[in-house]
Amino acid sequence: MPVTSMGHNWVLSETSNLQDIAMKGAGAGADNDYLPQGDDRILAHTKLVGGGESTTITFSTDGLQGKDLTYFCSFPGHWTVMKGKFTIE
Ligand SMILES: [Cu+2]
Repeated sequence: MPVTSMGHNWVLSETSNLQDIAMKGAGAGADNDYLPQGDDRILAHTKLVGGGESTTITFSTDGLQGKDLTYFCSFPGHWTVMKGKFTIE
């Protein structure tokens, strides 16, 4: 599906912040990649991509080791199932 009807992104946050970021992100709209702007609880994120598209991300993991981290998609509703535990070893 095109990004305008169903996009996906990859967002990293502490697990305790996931739900609030996702809820605020839904209100931020597609123009903001469904992410609350200027929210420093978002540790890393890609842009939204649609079917057949791809993206990459590079970020520092300094200071993240040992934290309870979850990656998720912030497209509205996806965060409930489209997520996983992120561990730095
Ligand atoms: Cu998604």
